[in-house]
Amino acid sequence: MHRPPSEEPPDELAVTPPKRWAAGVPAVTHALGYSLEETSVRRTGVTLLNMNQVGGIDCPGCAWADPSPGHRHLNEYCENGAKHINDEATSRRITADFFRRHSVSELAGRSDLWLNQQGRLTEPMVKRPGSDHYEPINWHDALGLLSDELRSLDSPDEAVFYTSGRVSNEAAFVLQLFARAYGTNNLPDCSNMCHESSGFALHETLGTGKGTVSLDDLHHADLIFLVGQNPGTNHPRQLSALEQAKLNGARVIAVNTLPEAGLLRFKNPQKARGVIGGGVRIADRFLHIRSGGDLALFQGLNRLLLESEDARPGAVLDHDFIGSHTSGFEEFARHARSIAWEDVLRATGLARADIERVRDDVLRSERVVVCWAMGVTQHKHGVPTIREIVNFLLLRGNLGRAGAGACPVRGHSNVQGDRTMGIWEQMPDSFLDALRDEFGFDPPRRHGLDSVNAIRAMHEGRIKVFLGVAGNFVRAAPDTAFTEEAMRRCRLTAHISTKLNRSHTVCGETALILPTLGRTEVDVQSGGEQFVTVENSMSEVHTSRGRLQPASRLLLSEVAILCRLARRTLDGGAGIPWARFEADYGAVRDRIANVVPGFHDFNRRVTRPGGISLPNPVNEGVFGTSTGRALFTCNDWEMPQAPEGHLLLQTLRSHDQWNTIPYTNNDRYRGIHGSRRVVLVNPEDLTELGLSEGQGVDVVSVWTDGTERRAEGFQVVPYPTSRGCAAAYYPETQVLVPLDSVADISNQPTSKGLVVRLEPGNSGGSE
Ligand SMILES: Nc1nc2c(c(=O)[nH]1)N[C@H]1C(S)=C(S)[C@@H](COP(=O)(O)OP(=O)(O)OC[C@H]3O[C@@H](n4cnc5c(=O)[nH]c(N)nc54)[C@H](O)[C@@H]3O)O[C@H]1N2
Ligand SMILES: Nc1nc2c(c(=O)[nH]1)N[C@H]1C(S)=C(S)[C@@H](COP(=O)(O)OP(=O)(O)OC[C@H]3O[C@@H](n4cnc5c(=O)[nH]c(N)nc54)[C@H](O)[C@@H]3O)O[C@H]1N2
Ligand code: SF4
Ligand SMILES: [Mo]
Repeated sequence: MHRPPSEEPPDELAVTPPKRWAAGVPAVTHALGYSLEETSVRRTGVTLLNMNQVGGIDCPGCAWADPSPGHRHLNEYCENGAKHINDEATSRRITADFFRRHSVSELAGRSDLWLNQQGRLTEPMVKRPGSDHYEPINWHDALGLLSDELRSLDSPDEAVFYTSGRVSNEAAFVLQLFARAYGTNNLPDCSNMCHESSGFALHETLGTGKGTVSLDDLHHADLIFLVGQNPGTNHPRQLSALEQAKLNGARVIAVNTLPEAGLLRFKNPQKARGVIGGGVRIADRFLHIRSGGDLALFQGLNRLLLESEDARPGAVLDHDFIGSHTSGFEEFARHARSIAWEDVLRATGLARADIERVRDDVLRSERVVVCWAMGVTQHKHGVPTIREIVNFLLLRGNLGRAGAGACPVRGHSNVQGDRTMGIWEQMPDSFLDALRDEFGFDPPRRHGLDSVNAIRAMHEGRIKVFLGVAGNFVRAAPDTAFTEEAMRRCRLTAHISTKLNRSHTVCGETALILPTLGRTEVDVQSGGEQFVTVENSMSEVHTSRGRLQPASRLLLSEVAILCRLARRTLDGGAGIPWARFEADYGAVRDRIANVVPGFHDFNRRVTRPGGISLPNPVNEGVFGTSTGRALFTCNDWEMPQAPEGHLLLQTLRSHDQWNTIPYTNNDRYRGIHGSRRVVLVNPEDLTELGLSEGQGVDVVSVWTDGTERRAEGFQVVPYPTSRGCAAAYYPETQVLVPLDSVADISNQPTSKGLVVRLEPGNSGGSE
């Protein structure tokens, strides 16, 4: 139970009607207002003007791609990108004095918002066993403490190394190299909780875990699906790409449980049309689907396409493509024809005519792209849903050609790159062989722990040391009480971080805060000024070069911290030139070039304007599956059901937060102001449940083993969600997600589709 301390202002909820459009002038003024509050005017100007420019700072927000170099605006960023960059560039500082004034247990009771607002971490700190305060420690001793602990473990598998997707390619490569030279594949990452379902489904069916489209494909598609994503908030510049596609004649179909503002209309702040006009309509069709109904939708659609082919043989399916590039079609077709319409309609909450109209759109289209995000991946049946989306694309050959394909829209700015660099607990042997050949040691082959399994192992006492490189593991992970206990059972927890968060306050017997440079900051090593590289959602790799003076002279870069740790921990550094890597990140890139496919001549190619486009085998007609062909699959599903008196809850982001970190208590587009402890419910469901607007409720989740979890003190907000489906913000609702509630196959926590009931209670409570 965490009650906000009295100095934190109480929540005061005000609700206004949801917005019908996104990202016009108010969006821009809003971001600047936020910047000026957080940082000095000069720091804001320097960061924003360099953001997403060739040779500048890569936006630390989402992984959306930049336009090609000749097509960038002076202000090539969105409102939320400006917030994210300024959250890092803040002029507020946390010093040793702060930790003298605030004990660890006091900080553990503070809100996520308050912790983040305290500013940048400036010096290494340690919490010693039995103490309730962090105290300063020098870098030498801090890394010595960590390496001594690592060296004392009975097995390297008693340590885990967590990564969040803001980490650069260079730091990620160094981290996984260190972990494997040390002897473990325990490399859980935020991707385990994000697009893991996409990775598994795409690997199995297409032989690649990545999306297949470029920005150019999106611009030239004639039909685009946006499934389970909220681009106006989470990938705002995707709206510019959609605007471009619409001007080129594309139609857009949005599939969502909520009528999100960014799906409806876009006023482009970079164009006069956006400033003075009504903007561009984004979705031509909005499918107000029930939570978890997407698999049924695509299966129904696939069945309709097969039936259209029966009526007009040869006119609907791409037989050449199916015959030469796929396998499993016959079985898939038999299965798809056998599904029952009443099941599809119940699961989706749509009318058959709605799905038939989508079929007609599809039949009129030559080039189709399907985009998706957390509304798809974070469900129990996320993997089969994505497989069914692949079936849909395969039927009309919408893969491997211009203007068409699969577009999993990634979250963190370098989450895709981290995976490319080997941050995965299950890297294939081909990667491990390449590491062995390059560095002369045999990496462990046994798969490591993902995020969910790491928590279990920590809870069981099998993990002694946790090192987090960026992120906020305690808040990103499900089942707050269980996860916090798991962290507390570690002997040592350490975090390489830019800002204070809950994971620093819920810690092991000994805890370390290792403060690091952010992406906005100049990074000078003995080999001179350094840059790093990142890979966006469309497999383009480019540089990011910081411009600001570091928040403190005591900060070390992530690469420097990891290289020093490796030198201290591994006997003779395992023969790996860590000091050289620290001095010159180009030396790391030379090794990446030798190990990771597609990175040849990395140092030279990456500094060219626009960087490197990694090869995508699917677009060369090559499918790296076991059969060498794309795979049609048969996907059975259980309909997500909420028993009488219950709802299906999704946990989602507001417009004013970065993942586990709220910036304010507002969610402007949805019309929620002053409080995040709200649950959005369809007005008809409210009537049925006998609840009224503004009523105080506890949200109680019900798990299959009979256990219940409770988040106290929420207020009910009537909202046009689909029937039976509620929404509330993450991470406050993290407490409701059982650790065992994971997606089939991918083991990704189910942050959407939780069965809950609302119990009248008090408002203004806590977890
Ligand atoms: N400003 C900002 N930007 C971000 C982030 C942030 O926190 N703040 N986070 C970044 C990260 S790491 C990620 S992964 C992405 C996340 O980007 P999103 O996936 O857009 O994130 P969510 O807020 O989880 O929103 C899920 C969307 O899916 C819809 N949805 C929920 N359930 C269903 C369903 O069953 N079916 C369908 N069709 N729709 C459903 C919800 O209504 C919502 O619109 O954003 C990235 N960008
Ligand atoms: N219930 C629920 N749970 C979810 C989700 C959900 O929708 N619902 N979404 C999931 C998803 S998609 C994701 S990606 C995860 C996110 O999980 P994480 O990636 O672990 O969480 P973030 O909130 O992005 O981490 C923020 C922290 O990162 C640190 N940081 C920021 N920039 C830097 C940097 O440059 N270097 C270093 N070293 N540290 C930095 C700061 O200290 C900051 O406090 O959460 C997942 N959990
Ligand atoms: S769309 Fe994403 S990457 Fe682009 S400026 Fe906005 S937050 Fe940054
Ligand atoms: Mo994510």
